[in-house]
Amino acid sequence: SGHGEGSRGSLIVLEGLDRSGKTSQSSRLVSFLEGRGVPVETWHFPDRRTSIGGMISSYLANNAQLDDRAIHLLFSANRWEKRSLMEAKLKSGTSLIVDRYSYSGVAFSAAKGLAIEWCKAPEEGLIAPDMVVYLDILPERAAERGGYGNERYEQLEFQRKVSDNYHDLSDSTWKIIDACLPEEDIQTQLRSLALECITGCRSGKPLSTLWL
Ligand code: NYM
Repeated sequence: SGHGEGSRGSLIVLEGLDRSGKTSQSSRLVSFLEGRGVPVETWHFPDRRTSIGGMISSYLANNAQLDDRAIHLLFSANRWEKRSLMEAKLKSGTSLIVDRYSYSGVAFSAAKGLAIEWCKAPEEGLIAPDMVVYLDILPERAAERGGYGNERYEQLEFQRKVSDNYHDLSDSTWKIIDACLPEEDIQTQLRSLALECITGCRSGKPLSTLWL
């Protein structure tokens, strides 16, 4: 009930440092929403299944070297190649829970010393999220979780810079959840934020584009 004709889905983005818990929280959220009969999909950027995603994946695995700006543009292109599908899904009423988006793009590339404004430019015109949830964790605490693998960027010094950039990018509309709370409590907060957002979008809020 309540799915009015033409009601659209919500674009909900989860952001946070590596090891902040985004991936497991977003998959639990999607199962919960499915159980409530909400049409929903979980998405993840980078989407490593495309050919651009394959280039990103070998870069992250240190199997390929790329200029900082070139890899930045590939991450962005990986979102652009999904833009029309994203818009179609949202317009057809499916909500998307997206694990990383343009904010990761800017926060990670700017941590290498690229200017924030330069990093933001290629994201302009992508679909703007209806809600950004930031799983907040100190870089030191994330590092203690011990899951850092061998991927590029998974180092404390680098994550400190990423964290500073996320704080510069965030605005008062971001929902911040303490990523050090018990997993269950994080999930509870996330569920109520998501339901509220999805309800708000159904009642006619139009889609908009980055940067807000
Ligand atoms: N990353 C992710 C970027 O540097 N730019 C981007 O635009 C995106 C979406 O890729 N350390 C970085 C953040 C991660 C790495 O992401 C791989 P994940 O969520 O571990 O697959």
